[in-house]
Amino acid sequence: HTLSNDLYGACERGEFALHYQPQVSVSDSSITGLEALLRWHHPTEGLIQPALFIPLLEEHGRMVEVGRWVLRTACLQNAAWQAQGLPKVRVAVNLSAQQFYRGDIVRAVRDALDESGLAPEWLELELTESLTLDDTEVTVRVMEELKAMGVKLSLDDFGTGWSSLGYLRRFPLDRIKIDRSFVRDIVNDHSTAAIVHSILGLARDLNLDCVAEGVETAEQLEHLRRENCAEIQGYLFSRPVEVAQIEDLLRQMQ
Ligand code: G
Ligand code: G
Ligand code: MN
Ligand code: NA
Repeated sequence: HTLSNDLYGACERGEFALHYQPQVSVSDSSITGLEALLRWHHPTEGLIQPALFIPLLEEHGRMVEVGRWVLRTACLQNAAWQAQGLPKVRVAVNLSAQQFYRGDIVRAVRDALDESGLAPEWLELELTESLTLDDTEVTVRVMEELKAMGVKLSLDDFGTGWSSLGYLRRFPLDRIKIDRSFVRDIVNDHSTAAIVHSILGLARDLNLDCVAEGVETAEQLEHLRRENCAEIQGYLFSRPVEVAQIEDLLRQMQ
């Protein structure tokens, strides 16, 4: 009896849920986006974090199917919030390499948008740097198809890969997410502060939006504000939370 076995049918049994973590404007603290983060409510073990079960789903070739559920659910949820008259925000969905290269991702995104009625500009896809070790030509082509549909693309965990700058040169991105390992040391480490300063300048010159991830303290936020970083995400504003709490946060914005 293993976690792996329990994963079979977990999606069909309704054991998966999405939590959402706000991305927030530094200037006025309004919510600009919500990152959807997958959670598994295991019948006996309780809430299981994605770091534990996503690798298992990938190993068993199930992430494509679960990823489609994530896309559909996030789009339906965002469309429902908009229909309730809540302030409009982006919903950001993480994509794994399997979904991107083997999951007919263009079709999956189109289906999720069609089914939900969500306008494409309110969906953002987060690609991680490790995604793109594969064939760059295929990657660029798929990204361009997604862009042509009107969805936004962001590069997650920016700065941690081996060819971060190469990606900026080749890929049609809208946004980069500065990895939280940089934010963690930004206040105390000069080189880290210099790197973040440069990333923000680069993003400005390339017309890319920028979100700093993993902001946990007021000092980190103040530093980022001085550096003209427009958006942050992190425990300081909110942890990833359930739908009902997101609705409270969105209502407070009105
Ligand atoms: O809160 P956190 O533990 O949720 O997320 C851990 C990791 O799992 C992050 O790297 C995040 O990108 C990844 N992750 C969370 N939800 C999803 C998802 O729906 N799809 C994919 N591919 N990765 C996810
Ligand atoms: O890889 P990705 O950026 O998708 O991962 C999102 C992960 O980051 C989730 O596991 C989420 O819980 C975590 N996270 C979000 N905000 C913070 C934060 O302020 N501090 C830390 N340590 N982790 C965070
Ligand atoms: Mn992410
Ligand atoms: Na990240």
